[in-house]
Amino acid sequence: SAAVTITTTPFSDQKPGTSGLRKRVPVFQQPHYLENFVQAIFDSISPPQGATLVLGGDGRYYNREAIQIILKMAAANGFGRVLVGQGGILSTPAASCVIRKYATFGGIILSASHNPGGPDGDFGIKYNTANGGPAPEKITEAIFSLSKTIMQYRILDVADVALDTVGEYAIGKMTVSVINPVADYAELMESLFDFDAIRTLIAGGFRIKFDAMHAVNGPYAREIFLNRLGAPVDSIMNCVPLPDFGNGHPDPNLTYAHELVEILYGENAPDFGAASDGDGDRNMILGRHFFVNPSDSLAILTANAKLAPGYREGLAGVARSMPTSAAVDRVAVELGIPCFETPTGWKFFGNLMDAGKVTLCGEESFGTGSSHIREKDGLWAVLFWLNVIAVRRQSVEEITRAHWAHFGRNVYSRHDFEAIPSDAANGVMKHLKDGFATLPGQKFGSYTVDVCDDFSYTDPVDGSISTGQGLRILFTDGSRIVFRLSGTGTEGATVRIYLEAYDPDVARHHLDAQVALSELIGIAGDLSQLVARTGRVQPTVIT
Ligand code: VG1
Ligand code: CO
Repeated sequence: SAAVTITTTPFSDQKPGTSGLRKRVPVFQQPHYLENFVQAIFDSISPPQGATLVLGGDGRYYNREAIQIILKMAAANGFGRVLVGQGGILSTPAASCVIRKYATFGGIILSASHNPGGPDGDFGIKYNTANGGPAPEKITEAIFSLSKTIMQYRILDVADVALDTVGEYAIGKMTVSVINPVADYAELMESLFDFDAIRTLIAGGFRIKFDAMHAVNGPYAREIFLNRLGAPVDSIMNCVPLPDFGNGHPDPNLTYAHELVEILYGENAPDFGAASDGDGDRNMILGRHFFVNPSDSLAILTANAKLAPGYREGLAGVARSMPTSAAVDRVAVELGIPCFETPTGWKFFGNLMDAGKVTLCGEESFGTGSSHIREKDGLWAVLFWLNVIAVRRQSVEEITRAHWAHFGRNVYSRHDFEAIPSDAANGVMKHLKDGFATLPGQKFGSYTVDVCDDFSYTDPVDGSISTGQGLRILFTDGSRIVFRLSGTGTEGATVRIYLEAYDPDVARHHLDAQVALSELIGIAGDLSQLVARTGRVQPTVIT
């Protein structure tokens, strides 16, 4: 065959972060950079001859070039078939769905998620295992370690594959199946939610607005909302995926999704708004003039799960990442189901779902999902909300306030300080940790420190241990402040401060989270010396 072995030298910086390897596009464009990492993946998973791989990405700049390289390398490494989304497109949840549905060996997803794209933007790559979920740390560590010693990779010297037409193509001995990227996913959604009820809701005049932020979910939204749910064409916006996301930042939060936010907070606002990120796995939920915090969203979906056909039998359990608020914990107690607390990143939920211990899980970072796949799922969360609204016939705000009235409100906010010099960010973390020995028992205004720690997690299924997952300051009344450094950024360091206080009193539930948390925000600033050490007074993003 035309397989060739290319001699290469290792790069020292191919360590996967919270969700795969993410770097600036020019880094990936260096000769051998992508190839080295892909070969390190293949060497660490040693696929059996003839195995099937799933391949797709969020359509960002360099997606097509990378797909062609990976196809030729898969063929040279003994794969028998690759299922690739038409045009090289697969949202992260759709890739997870396809890996599972066709019982493939695994998949490679090309995305830097919510990071900007384009020639000077970010690119990313990650490996998902046969369960459809991100590779666990054991595998990502093996990939990193192989990447540091790699000396050669294998690739086929053949012409590019026609990615734009659905069909079967031969490259070497391997078959490339170019598949419709939307169909399997849309069918899965229809099996979980009551599309008839949602169609009736929309036909009755309930107005929705979904913003794909020029990213991968555009075609998925068009198929699901317009074709299958009969929503009018102005229900979707920015639904043509662009390699540079229209020069935007495809991150569905109050800062970067401002176009949608202005519509939902404007005059004549629709009843419901939602957005998703670059690779389609995040969601932001808005009501008319109302924002749903993602931690609350997880709790509300958990409390209302039985209203959706896919969850009518109830939930085995729930899980949330450590920085996510404990709102869902309260629902779990009432439902009498277990609630697990994991480190940040979806890869930690996989074992719990595979073992049948949890059905729903979520993160404060606009990530919600369930065991229907092994990734968080943006459109799934939107459809879940629409299903709940279609049954309850209440607004987003009414549903949220009723939830708080019943369970109390875990007032919550995250402050991100992006692009801080790494030394300064590490200094903040070290300073905090150094103070931990003497903090317990100390009183700050109305708060008294109970315990402080650096969160570590023992996986209840396989016993693996993950340390250094975030600095926690827990107060005696259940409030807390958490500090973490981001593992997905590509420029300097990002410090995240997570703030949470519990308030059972309905009379205070109307308060803006920033107001309700102002005392804790002040304490976080004092304890971390953030302003003095970084020169930053205001967060880059407040959620
Ligand atoms: C962030 C979020 C985390 C999420 C991760 C991947 O990680 O905080 O909750 O799982 O992004 O999401 P970090 O390390 O920057 O805090 V995505 O949509 O990039 O796949
Ligand atoms: Co994402």
